[in-house]
Amino acid sequence: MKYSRAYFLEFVGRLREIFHMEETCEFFLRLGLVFQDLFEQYRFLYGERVNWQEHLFRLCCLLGEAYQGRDEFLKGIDREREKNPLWFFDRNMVGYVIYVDRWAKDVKSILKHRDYLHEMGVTFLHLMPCFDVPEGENDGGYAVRDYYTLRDGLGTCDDLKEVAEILKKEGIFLMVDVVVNHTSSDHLWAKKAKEGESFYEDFYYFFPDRVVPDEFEKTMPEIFPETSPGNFTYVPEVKKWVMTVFHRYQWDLNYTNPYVLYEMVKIILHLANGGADILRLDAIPYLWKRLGTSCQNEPEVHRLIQIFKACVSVVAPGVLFVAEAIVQPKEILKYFGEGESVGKECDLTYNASGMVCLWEALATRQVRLLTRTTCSQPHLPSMVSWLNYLRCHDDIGLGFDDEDVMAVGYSPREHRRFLVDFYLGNFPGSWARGLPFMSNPKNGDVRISGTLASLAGLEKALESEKSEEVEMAVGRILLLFKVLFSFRGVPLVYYGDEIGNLNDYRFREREEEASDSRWVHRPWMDWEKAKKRKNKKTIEGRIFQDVVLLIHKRSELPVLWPVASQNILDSGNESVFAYLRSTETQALLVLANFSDKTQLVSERLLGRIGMEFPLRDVISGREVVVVDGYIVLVPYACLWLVEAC
Ligand code: OTU
Repeated sequence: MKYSRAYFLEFVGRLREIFHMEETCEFFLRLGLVFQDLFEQYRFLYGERVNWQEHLFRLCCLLGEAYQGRDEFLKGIDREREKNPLWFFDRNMVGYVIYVDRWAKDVKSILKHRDYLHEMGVTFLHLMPCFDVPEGENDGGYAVRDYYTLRDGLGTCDDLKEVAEILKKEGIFLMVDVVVNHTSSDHLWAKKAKEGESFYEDFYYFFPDRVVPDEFEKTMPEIFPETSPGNFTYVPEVKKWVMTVFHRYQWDLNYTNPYVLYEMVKIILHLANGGADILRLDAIPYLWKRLGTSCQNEPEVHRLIQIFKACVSVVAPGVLFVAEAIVQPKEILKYFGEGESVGKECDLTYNASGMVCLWEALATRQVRLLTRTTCSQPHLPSMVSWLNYLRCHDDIGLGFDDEDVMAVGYSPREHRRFLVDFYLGNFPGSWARGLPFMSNPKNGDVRISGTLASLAGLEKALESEKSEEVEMAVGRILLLFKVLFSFRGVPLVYYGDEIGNLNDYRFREREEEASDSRWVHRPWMDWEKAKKRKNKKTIEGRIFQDVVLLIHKRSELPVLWPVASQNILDSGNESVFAYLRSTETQALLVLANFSDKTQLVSERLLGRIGMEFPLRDVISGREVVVVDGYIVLVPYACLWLVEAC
């Protein structure tokens, strides 16, 4: 069966009978733009099923329903964004991540604290998953029981929609999670599967015995080896094994079944119609499993994302996708779409390699790996962008590219060992206070939990009561923020980091959290502490006010927005990370000293990039100090330099 225009027109005819829409309406125009792609993807993924075209038709019906159900306010926004597809990237966007309950109490109470968001200059808000989950362990919301209901105590989907509309009108967009890879073992589909309904058994990967699971285990890594070793869980109700890559209570969805895809598209469109501007596709690399592989980043995953994207572009073209793909640097890139598919997958992806290299540079006081890793990131087209971040709700996994690590002169194994020791505070001279996450004795892997401030040394410094150490810790925190807000991409701040929140060890006393050290950096927002942000003499005030200043400066300087280009430079000093941001009319040089010693950068660097003295640091407003032909950078200084005249 080959694709033809006549085939499309036949579909349009059938859909018109159901939805009574003109052939020339925007729905069909948009569908026409993506239909051939949808057709090809469906044929590729499901072509072996005799009725695959009926599945495709069902999908199109779903699009029709969702389009008709989308309200006029959101449709108006879609139309504006269609006219300006760069709406998100050609300006200053700053994200902020919260747990609704821990930050505000419930969805409606977000509004009570929105002045705080405006004060910071936040323009989009990531709500950690707020959908219905079972009591007790639920992986911080990532084991969803019902995607159409909010979690107990958070309010209703209508509340969420109302809040989204109010925030949007005030210039704050909403990002929500779509947990695409798995559901809770308490989800209705899982329950029906447990009751033996074969239709729902097909929603997951069930195996009658250990034969196939054992084959899979040979090549699949373990994500949560401490709490959920292996990738399969025995289900006594049906006496079978089900695939559970994450926790035993998170069942992996089976996308070889087109009914699963249909249901997930329905959920995605429901969230889009509920007012979300950005959808974060959780654990996206895991969507397709193949024997003999790690079951990550399989080519079919990209086809599935393209289907999701095509569907959204018909119903809600204003909605963006973020890939949560914390994988090897060269794999991460593919989530933007490759070659002809750029723009047909995710608009943003987490810059996990950039993030982990920043921490690596702080510990080693050297920028070799950071420079190499960020240099090898290609120049992205302007319609996609990195989502840059320092910390998030998850652990830090040392997912470097081994080749890069070796190229800069380290042994990957020993270097990881060093970094883990360093951030767990076990290395002599370490300032950090991290906790181990998911140590895996089989391969020596350990990941790291902890807040930005505790990992950067503030916790230890405050305990030592030595003011020089506190200064150094604050210096590190501000250095990281200065890089975050000047590096090409969209910056994302994790709640509490803006006021220097320390680790909160009380999770150890809560049964459902105790075995997961990530809870150490998922605080209950302390609004009394947050009040100290107004006082520049407090640490909260110093960090918060500088963050605000940086966001403010960034918004005044289009050269720092995502569309402006970036070149990573060799500063000639192994502790100084350097990059040039530029547009046709402006250039801004960033020099970041990752060491606790004063560092010098030769003025010859300026000649190479065509910049001239005098230079002014836009953060402090002061002219840069030059001594004997060298720019002077005090410990942890980060300068944003522009030509002064
Ligand atoms: C994501 O993280 C979420 O961010 C986590 O909070 C969830 O626990 C998890 O999914 C399951 O829903 O392995 O250690 O490549 O690295 O999806 C965190 C992506 C994780 C994975 C990522 C996952």
